[in-house]
Amino acid sequence: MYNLAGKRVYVAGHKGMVGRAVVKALAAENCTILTAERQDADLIRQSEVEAWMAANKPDAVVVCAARVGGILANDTYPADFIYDNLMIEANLIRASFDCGVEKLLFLGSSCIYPKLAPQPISEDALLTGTLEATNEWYAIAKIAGIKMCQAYRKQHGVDFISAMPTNLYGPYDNFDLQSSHVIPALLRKCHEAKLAGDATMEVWGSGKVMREFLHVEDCAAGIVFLLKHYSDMSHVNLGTGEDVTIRQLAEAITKTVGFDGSLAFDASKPDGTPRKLLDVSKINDLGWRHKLDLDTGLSTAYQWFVENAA
Ligand code: GFB
Repeated sequence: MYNLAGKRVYVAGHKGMVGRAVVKALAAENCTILTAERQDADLIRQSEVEAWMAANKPDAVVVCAARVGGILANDTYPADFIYDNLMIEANLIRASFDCGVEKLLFLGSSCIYPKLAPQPISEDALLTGTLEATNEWYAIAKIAGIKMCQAYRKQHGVDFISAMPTNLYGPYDNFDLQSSHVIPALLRKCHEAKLAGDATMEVWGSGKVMREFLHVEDCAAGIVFLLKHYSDMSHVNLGTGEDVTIRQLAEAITKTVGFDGSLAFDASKPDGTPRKLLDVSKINDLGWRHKLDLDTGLSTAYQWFVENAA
């Protein structure tokens, strides 16, 4: 058990969707939350990270900072995805070690697993097969982050852990249609199709592939849970253990938004991995499970979009 009370906890990436939710979740923990603006510490620059960490001396660090995006962004900008993520995590993990950080949680992604991993995917499927081509650059960087935590743990005995969330969505998501993930993209497209009175809404790919979705507030609760209750070498999956086809997701979104047109699948766009359902028995056995089901999560995400981003 790691007691967060009275600790200085640095949330790296506090402007992102996950970082914001983690800051909100930590507010109930009686700790001091530290954040750094880009002008204070550009996380890609090692000397800036080292200087900021040495000056601010966090007790615990949550590595939410990352370059993230949906299937098209990953496929289009492989150099940015591998470089930025490797630099951010290497700088933060190394500087945390140098500054004597007591607890570090590194956040990865379910895309670290082989494209054709047995489903549901347990933690030990890591590095057992070939990665999905559209996001292997991001996946390689995230695997390196897990391995860095394990290496520092093994060589120096530090309490650095990793969590691998499934596909996330929620408030402060990215609604840009070229770079976003599927849920924000379809919420926006559906909303705009409804307002325009369109007969169809465009959905990328075949609609047959399956995805698991976790609301970012559940993800943040899981991160805080692991910070407090988990200390071991293996990374931990963070998900719901339930998935849907992209067609089912799109249909649920048309109901949430109130759009009564039909779906038009664009087969020229990539499907990505056929399925990536996480085995969440490890975190469930530790005593944590998600709270928000997909329908509830979609309606709160849609409400947020309408009020803040539409
Ligand atoms: O969310 P998404 O971009 O990421 O796409 P991945 C999931 C599925 O939804 C794919 C389909 O099969 C897409 O083709 N899809 C349908 C759409 N319509 C749309 C749309 O309008 N926009 C988008 N974006 N997708 C990412 C990885 O993979 O997942 C990252 O590339 C990361 O590295 C992230 O791991 C969680 O699940 O395919």
